[in-house]
Amino acid sequence: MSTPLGTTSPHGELFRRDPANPILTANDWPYQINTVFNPGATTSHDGETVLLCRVEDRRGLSHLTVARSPDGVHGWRVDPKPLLADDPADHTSMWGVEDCRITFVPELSAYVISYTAYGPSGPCVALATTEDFQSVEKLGVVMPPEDKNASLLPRRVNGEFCLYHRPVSARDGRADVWMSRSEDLRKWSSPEPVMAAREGAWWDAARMGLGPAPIETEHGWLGVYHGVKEMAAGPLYRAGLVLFDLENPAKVIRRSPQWVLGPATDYETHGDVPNVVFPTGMIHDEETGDLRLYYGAADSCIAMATASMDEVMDYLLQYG
Ligand code: BMA
Repeated sequence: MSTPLGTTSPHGELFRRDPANPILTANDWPYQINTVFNPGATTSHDGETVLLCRVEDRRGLSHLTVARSPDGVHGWRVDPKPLLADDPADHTSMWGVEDCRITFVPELSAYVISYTAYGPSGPCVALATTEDFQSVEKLGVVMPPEDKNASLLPRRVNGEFCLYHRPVSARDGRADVWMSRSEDLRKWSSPEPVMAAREGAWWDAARMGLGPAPIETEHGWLGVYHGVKEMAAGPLYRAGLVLFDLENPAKVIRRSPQWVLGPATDYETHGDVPNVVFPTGMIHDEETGDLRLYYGAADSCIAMATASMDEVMDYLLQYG
């Protein structure tokens, strides 16, 4: 049942937190770190869940390390060293790499990792590919600073790859979602606007960014995004839903008025950055019909919430 609160019952939530949350913390790491959060997520060829986790070390710099689990919740095996790390010799990533999204691209038989490279000029968007999460091929920086929150669709649309990203306007600081297109993942078209932060009191008025790579459905590309509201106590990060047109993914056809997941539990409201739910990974389990949403909580740990794909689509299709 859908209600004006966007829930399946008057008090139920569309996304249900896993009882094992937080599913990964610094205590699970095989080496000394500060925090682990904002993971990209995908399924490996042998059916395991792979998270590429943002790990902040005890210098304050971030790198990306692989964690694998048979069921996406328990039994994590964390690699002993990063897959992608800061590069002191590279101006664009000398302060680390952050917040990746993962897209499996069947045409390439490879996973594309879109991530934030951080250096003195600001955050910028970089791409890399991998076939096995053991080695990567870097494609380099594709969007200059300041730009982040990049997420790639898994197939070409009208002959081109489509990359969502979030530049920040030098004029007025606006932080909205744009799209660039490419035939080869290296040369990109000039960006076109996709969706803007709302205004005034809205939950997503301050800034926003697309989360995991959108999933193709018969009704459109299903995406999850983070929206930020500036509160007296600091920024408040929540997650909402969006549906993009199948043939023109730069066009929004549905957008949830409400957030569908916001900080509520202790691990979301307390940590290095309190009151942050930051979704970066999403897996559609076609056997159960569930979506598993992986997110960073309070910039300190990784959590997961599950929703029924049917309920999510019923909810979203109500809104024009
Ligand atoms: C954003 C990003 C995220 C982070 C969030 C909350 O700007 O840097 O990595 O989770 O802020 O601190």
